[in-house]
Amino acid sequence: MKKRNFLKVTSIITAGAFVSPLISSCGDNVEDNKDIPAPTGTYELPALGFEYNALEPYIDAQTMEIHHSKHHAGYTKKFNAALDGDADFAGKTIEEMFATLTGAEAQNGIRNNGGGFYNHKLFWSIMAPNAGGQPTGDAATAINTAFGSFEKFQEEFAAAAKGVFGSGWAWLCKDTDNKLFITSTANQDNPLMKGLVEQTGTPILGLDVWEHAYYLKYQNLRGDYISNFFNVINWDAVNGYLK
Ligand code: MN3
Repeated sequence: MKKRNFLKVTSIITAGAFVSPLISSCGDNVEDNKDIPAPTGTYELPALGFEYNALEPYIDAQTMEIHHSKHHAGYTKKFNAALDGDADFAGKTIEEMFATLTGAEAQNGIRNNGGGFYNHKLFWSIMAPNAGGQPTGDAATAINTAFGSFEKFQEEFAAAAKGVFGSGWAWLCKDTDNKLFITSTANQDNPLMKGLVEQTGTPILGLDVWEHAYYLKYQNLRGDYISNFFNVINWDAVNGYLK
């Protein structure tokens, strides 16, 4: 056995024994994933509803594969690891967990990795091949009511996505009256995290603007990635979240 393979096997064997306290809770270092035990929690990496290459040319296959099978898988594993033995969150739904986050450092595993788990799950679901274009159904009406027109919504949403400094997300949310608004959050936060974000609401559409979401294809051109996102929005799914 080559030394490299031997080390790999050894680390897999020892990884099952304990969770290293040194593991970053930030969750984006996919290299860390090999040191995390197999998940014992209830959260599973959701399957994509399409092939990795299905969103081309707007989002490339390699980005989709790494994003889903490495990044999202990493958040999912670390979320389950963070939940293991954390009595504060036992029996809570993920929405209830987010609603009770206070920003305490001890909650960072839930905040960053639970956020990463939830945000990406939503993200995959609101994209589809042969989609995009004008919104349909209730989403079309709600967007026109809130923003005046689809074009105005696009402008405002793109500005929010471009305006995220560093890593984060742009969101289209509904408030408690089902009225729509646009907001953005840093890192893996989302508008369900009442104690942590400026504007609270339920996300019905989200765009990941972490560099891992677009850099292979778009490099520094975040704006092009954002305008192309409108070609893959699955309005049927967005309508489902509006109900
Ligand atoms: Mn991401």
